[in-house]
Amino acid sequence: MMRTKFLLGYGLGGSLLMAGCTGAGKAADAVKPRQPNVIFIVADDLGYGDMSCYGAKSIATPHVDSLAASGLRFTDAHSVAATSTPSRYSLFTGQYSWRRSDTGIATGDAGMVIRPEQQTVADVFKSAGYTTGAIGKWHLGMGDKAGTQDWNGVVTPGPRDLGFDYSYLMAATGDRVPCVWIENQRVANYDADAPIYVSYKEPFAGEPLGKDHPELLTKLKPYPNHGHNQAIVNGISRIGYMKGGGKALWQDENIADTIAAKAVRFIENHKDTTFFLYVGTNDIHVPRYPHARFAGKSGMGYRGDAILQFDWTVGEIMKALKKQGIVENTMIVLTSDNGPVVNDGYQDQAIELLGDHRPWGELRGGKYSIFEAGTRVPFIVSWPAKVIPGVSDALVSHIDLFASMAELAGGQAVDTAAVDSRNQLPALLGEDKEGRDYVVEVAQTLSVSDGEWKYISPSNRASYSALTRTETGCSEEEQLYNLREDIGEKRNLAAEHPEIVEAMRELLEQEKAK
Ligand code: NG6
Ligand code: CA
Repeated sequence: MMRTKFLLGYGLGGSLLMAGCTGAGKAADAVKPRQPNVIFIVADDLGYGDMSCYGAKSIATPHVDSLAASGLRFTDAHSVAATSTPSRYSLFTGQYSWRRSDTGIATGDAGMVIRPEQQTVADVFKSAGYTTGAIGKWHLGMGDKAGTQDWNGVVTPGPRDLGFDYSYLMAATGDRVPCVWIENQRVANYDADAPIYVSYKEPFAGEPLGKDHPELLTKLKPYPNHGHNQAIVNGISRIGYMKGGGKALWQDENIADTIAAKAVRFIENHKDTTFFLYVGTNDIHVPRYPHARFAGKSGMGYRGDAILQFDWTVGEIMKALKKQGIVENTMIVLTSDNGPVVNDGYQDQAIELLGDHRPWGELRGGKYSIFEAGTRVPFIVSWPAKVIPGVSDALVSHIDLFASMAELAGGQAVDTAAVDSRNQLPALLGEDKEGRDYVVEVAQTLSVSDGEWKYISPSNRASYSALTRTETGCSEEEQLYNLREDIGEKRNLAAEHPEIVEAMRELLEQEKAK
């Protein structure tokens, strides 16, 4: 029934979806229309200016460029938050993470941030008959409560409770323990001789820490005074304490290969069904330690090499789709969870070797910032059977993927009153050039923008973070920028346009009150 509503409502029928239908009602049951496979590729900390299709001159990303050339490249797309956990929370659930106080950057032993009873984008695909998978970076917690997981058994609740049939994930980030892959909620390659214990409170007796043993840090050292000085795994010290793991521990240089191989396997296994696959890459988050075959290839050190590795991952996924003959009817949404940061806490020479590369393009700020570079992200939608290639300036946000995918898949109805997500499928497919009326974002404070005007709520937090060299965008004054004339957010026009300030402040208040 929902499928019929979808077909009628969105004009996506045509030969592709209506093939074989002989009449209303029973036809939908007789021959299942073929909806597209959908793959979300979510990069980590990849900036608006980090790829050649977004204007980078000193680095080439041919695989992403070719994806962009085969689809729609968006210039005004936004994540909801400027860090991973709140950004991904919103992308998966269609709910603003800032409505909850417990959606900040999750530890590796955090309980599952999305509660099992919440609907996710995977649930909506599953209800439409899709096979669903999640591979790579998760960073949304697993298990019930912080610190209560059994890493030597089944970690529950987990992605299975959020609509994912298959999962192969790192619990948090590359720089947080536990440094193991978790496949279908059990540690992959589990080593019974090295049981795993994790704590974010107390170190384990006899386990050396990065802060005390710099001589054991053979791969990357933490930036002075910048965290990452606890458990040592593979010669890199991390956030959090860990004991055990043995042969289950990941090797940092193989993380991208593992993610690509698992994604390719998933595609091969499900080529004859309709699938939804989330691929969260570890690139280009710290610790950046790409495979040796990328070493020195970018001329920008590990950060640039990790961008090349990300691009390679996209190429591997495309190759697999082509090999299986399913590229035409596969929709790919490629984006980043938040904006770029150059020094995020390891001595990887990212600053020294940056040269004239501008990860943030012309935007101000970066990861952690409410300025544009924090949340305006690369966003490409490719679906050869449906989407006409081009560039779209429509205002779009990750918040709308949930409701838009529900429309696309035609599964269970989305209760729009319960979520912030709205159906923006026409914008994602290039049929609507405008997109949302406005986007709301969070990074220590809130902002709202209609694509032209951007208002930033006053905040008494620090305006600059010296460790990451980030302009946070926080100010005790109200800020108003005209993004059409001043994309770099240099001129605060709040005093000149009190009426716009008032209207946008009011809009934000209304959003908060919902
Ligand atoms: C910060 C980490 C940073 C990164 C970030 C999360 C320190 C000093 N900094 O706390 O390295 O891990 O958290 O990044 O520990 S995110 O993209 O996953 O949100
Ligand atoms: Ca991130």
